[in-house]
Amino acid sequence: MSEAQESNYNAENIQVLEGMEAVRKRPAMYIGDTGERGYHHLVYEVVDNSIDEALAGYCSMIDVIINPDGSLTVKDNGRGIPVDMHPTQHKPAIEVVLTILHAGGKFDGSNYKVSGGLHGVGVSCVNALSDWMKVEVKRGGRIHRIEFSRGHVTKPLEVVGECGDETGTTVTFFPDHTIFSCHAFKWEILTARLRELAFLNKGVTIHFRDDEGESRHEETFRYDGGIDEFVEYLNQNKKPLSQVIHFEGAKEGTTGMVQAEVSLQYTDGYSTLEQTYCNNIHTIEGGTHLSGFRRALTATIKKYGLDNKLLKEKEFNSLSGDDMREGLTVVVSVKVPQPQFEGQTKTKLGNGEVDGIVGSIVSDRLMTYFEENPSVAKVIIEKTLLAARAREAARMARESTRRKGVMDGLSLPGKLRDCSERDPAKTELYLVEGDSAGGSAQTGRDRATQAILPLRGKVLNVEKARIDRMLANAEIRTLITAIGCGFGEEWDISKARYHKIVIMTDADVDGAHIRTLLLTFFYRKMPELIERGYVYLAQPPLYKVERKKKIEYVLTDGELTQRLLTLGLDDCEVKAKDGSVMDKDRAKALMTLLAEIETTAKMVEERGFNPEELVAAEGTAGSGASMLKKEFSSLSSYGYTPSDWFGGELKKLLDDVRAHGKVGLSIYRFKGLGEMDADELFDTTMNPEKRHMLRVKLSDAVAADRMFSLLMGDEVEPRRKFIEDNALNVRNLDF
Ligand code: 0RA
Repeated sequence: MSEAQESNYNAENIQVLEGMEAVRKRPAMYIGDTGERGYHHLVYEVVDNSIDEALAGYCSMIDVIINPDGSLTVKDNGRGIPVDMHPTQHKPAIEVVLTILHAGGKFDGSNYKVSGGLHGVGVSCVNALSDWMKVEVKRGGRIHRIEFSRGHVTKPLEVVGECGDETGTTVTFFPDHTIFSCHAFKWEILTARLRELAFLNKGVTIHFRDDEGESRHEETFRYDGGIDEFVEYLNQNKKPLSQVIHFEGAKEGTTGMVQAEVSLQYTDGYSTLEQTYCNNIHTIEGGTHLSGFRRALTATIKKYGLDNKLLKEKEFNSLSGDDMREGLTVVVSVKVPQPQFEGQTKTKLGNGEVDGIVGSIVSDRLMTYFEENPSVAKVIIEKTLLAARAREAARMARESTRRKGVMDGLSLPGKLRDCSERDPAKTELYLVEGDSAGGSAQTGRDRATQAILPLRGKVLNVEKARIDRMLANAEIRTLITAIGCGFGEEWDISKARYHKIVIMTDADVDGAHIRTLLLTFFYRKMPELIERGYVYLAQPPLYKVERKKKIEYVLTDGELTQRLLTLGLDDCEVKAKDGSVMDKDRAKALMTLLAEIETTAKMVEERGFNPEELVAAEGTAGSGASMLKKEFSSLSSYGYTPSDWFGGELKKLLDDVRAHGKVGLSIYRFKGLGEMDADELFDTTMNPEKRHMLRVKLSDAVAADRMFSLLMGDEVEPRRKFIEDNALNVRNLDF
């Protein structure tokens, strides 16, 4: 920088420079991390501004688009970021908003009553962490545009057109890939958050489109019922015991008006789902809004029960809060002017007064609701009593087994082949399907650090069993004892005997079932194991491939196809439709696509359809047809038509390449873990140096709850529909 330029620098410029550099130097401090979370957090930060505009009553539509180049656009029809000269900064207000930390839209605190954003850092942080950002504002009849790179203006504000009386803001940004380790926006992650925001801000339309790559998704979220519809969505695969019950109210707190909204519904299931929010932020660790709700719920149910002779004095005294929440789904959403977030992940609401405010709203309105709906009150109280009885029976069973010394940790289950190491951070517990695989695992394992627990038969489906029945199940009791953390009220994660719990099942339908049953148990009854990342899935190989006396193991069907195609293309040429020789990468991509078409066509056929007719038909009836159509549209970029495939010419090409790849290979498909000898099982699946394992993580609690209810619950119809819709996506199951 020249001296002349330097002397032009005024205080504001330095403020911008320092602010943007601070963010780029320590991005994690501002957005949490620089991985997948942080990358998506950038989007939330921008969307939050539009949501704020909606909360202020000026915006009804928000468009989010993943662009073909990997950038992302957020467009709203709010007032538009102000573009006039900022009174003290001597530059357009929009430039101030986008370059000065914490300037946000909240110049004087009067524009917005509450504001969202977990870190509340505002869109200037996103700007600092973006390779480029372009902002277009429609305001005062004109279209204005300004551009930035890494937080600094590259094209100053200019008027680029007229827009009549339209208003709004469009922000497009491309995150700086030198800062982030994640380099693409994920549909599943963004869709979950945008849906949640639409539930939490009723009436706002959020339209989400993915224009990147071949998989073009599009979805619109708008819920006029707000969090009532959220509860219905959460309970979609469950059987409700009443209508959704809704309360809301506002009370003056020490820093302004606190608003609270609660929607709840009981189902006939045994699990509890509590989703709590403060200023649209998902408070995963709960906090004062949740404690206020729980206390009021417990007190009101007990009081109503006693007053109306639905509870005896003794029952009244023995009921616990947990009993009252069995089968409950609830969404609590509060708006607090100056929220304090605490806890490990800063997602626990700390403002003390919120407890009382939520509590009083819930107890007043819930009591009135019970008085007006005595039959619902009766059903809830009866369910509560059943839960309490089951808990009591479980406690007695536990005490009697403890007296016999079964569950005190001193006497471990007989089936467990424990390891010698005592430091849980170094040890692993393998849950192995079947005695024969259990035997191999026991022989092959590293005795110092690897413990083996063979499981015989199916594990109980805990989704459909209360705690008393669960503890009566020998397999479940064995699991609890081996893991060592206890259960329910006595749960203590610090007593975990292993920090890796590895589910090792066959790669077939039975194996998948056992794996799902075990995951249901961990997710519903020991969620902390999953939250801490202690639960893993072993990945035994599906194939053993021998070539020139060299043995290799292959994990999946897809990987095997890839290998055959690579080997097959190694020493032969593929001619394109016009007769020219294709380059290797393009030929491989074509072969991969043909293999996909083959699989889809086969699936469609197995379900009684003619794939050729489906592809020719107008519209898309069903997922199979749409998948095939998509695949054939990709095929057209190689100059081929569906009739080339159905006429047999392409199929032959694929078969030839594959056959060529198989020359000199012997391929063996494992039918189960039990087929591997001890060394083979250890080498491929258990050896820490070589194995592949999947760590089970919980990224979307809403989706997980819905999925477990769907797969493991009582409602048959949603499950039937899910299986039908997804049969085509399942390509690895061995029926
Ligand atoms: C500052 C002041 C005003 C609106 C905004 C910022 C604003 C920011 C964003 C970011 C995305 N969309 C947005 N929409 C609005 C108030 C403007 C006024 O008083 O007219």
